[in-house]
Amino acid sequence: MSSATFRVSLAIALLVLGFVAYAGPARCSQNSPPVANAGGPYLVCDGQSVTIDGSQSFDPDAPADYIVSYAWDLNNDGAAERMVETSELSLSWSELNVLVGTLRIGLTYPIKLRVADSFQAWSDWSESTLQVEECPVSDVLQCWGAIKALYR
Ligand SMILES: [Ca+2]
Ligand SMILES: [Ca+2]
Repeated sequence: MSSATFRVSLAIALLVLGFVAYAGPARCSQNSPPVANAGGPYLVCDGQSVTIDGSQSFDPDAPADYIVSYAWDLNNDGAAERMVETSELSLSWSELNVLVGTLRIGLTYPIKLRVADSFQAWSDWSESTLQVEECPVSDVLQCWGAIKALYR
């Protein structure tokens, strides 16, 4: 091998090494968007509150990256009514009636979630449902009724 050939070979080897050193870690540090999971399906009793739970959402880069925002679309218009940092969101009956629309017993409403990671990369929407039911009379009230009946 001539001296010139050796130098060219060495230069090529250094170039390849340099590229691997540069591109390897760069590829590893590319961010992947998180994946939303809206949980549910949810059931809310007439007049009661409900907690919706996006804790099954995840970021593929975990533990290096994590979800920082949970955006809930509650009226199916593609825009979030509630943006929170926690995976769970509790909504009262009156809040639901403002955000979702006037709730009717027996109907089912779409609930959607998307999440963002610490690089502000957003997931696709994940869909779930909220069903409105008439609340059963609670056990305590039923017992109280039975006790009153005994002493009547
Ligand atoms: Ca990520
Ligand atoms: Ca909305």
